[in-house]
Amino acid sequence: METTIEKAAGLLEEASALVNERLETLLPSATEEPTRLHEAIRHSVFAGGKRFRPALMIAVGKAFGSAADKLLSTAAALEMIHAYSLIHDDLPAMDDDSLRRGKPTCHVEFGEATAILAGDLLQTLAFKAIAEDATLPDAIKVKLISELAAAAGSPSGMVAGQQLDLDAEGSAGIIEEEELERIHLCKTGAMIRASARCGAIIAEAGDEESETVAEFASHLGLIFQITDDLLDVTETTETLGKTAGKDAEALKATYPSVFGVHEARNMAMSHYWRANEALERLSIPTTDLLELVEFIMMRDK
Ligand code: GRG
Repeated sequence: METTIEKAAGLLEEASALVNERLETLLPSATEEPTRLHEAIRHSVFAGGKRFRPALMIAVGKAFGSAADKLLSTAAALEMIHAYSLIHDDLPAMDDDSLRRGKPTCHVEFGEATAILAGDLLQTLAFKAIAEDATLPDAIKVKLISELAAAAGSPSGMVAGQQLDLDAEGSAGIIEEEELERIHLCKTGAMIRASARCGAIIAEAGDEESETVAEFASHLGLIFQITDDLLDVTETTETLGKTAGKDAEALKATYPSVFGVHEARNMAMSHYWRANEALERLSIPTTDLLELVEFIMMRDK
């Protein structure tokens, strides 16, 4: 019998196939000028990411009754914003990493200036993908664009979280749980929450159910970050496909550095139960969402 983790892996694979096909049509071809820029975005977008955010968005959208084809351009847009954030996060001025998904990072392969432009381009292409989606009414597209802009930006989105994280560097051991949670709800959580909300927006879910699914996704976002921090401590560079042990080196305020590995695991477990409790309040089928949260709890990369 298939385990929950195998079922979740199946969901991710299915979402990857659909979203990769859509990305292929939405991204400029690598032979189109300026070829170096287009090669750079494709290098990063097709480097083998898990496609977790698109998979979550598709699972939520389908659970609320949306047809799959209405979900795909927005799912691709989420992955473009995610890929841009990783390209910029790997830059020398940020995390300064040379390895991502087992491959050289964008700036190592194409140079720093092109990597900055590749991130910028992915961001504009993401909003264009939603604006030009012929399967969605304009009112839904405006809601999606607004949701994504808030989640990727500031004061409560990813860019804000990245700045707060930079400001907290060197504070391992002295930061409060509330502040750490605030950083990660912005940096990692906002895009995960937006993935769930975009699925609900496209399916035109009611306000209360949308809010509950967003609450579920906020816990999922924190589990995602806590497990990411734990993997940085417990796994090797080879398994992760990115440099392990970097957080400790930079004296970053992470869950294990502030609370220890054991307590960080307990915190992930507490968010797991709260995510489950939110799912129990929903009237939609939640099997796929349960499988995704278990996958994130158990992941090794
Ligand atoms: C530079 C604007 C800007 C933002 C950067 C997301 C982010 C903000 C930085 C990434 C740093 C990091 C490792 C955060 C932990 C959580 C995270 C986003 C991990 C990578 O996401 P996965 O595991 O990656 O979904 P794949 O490779 O599967 O796509």
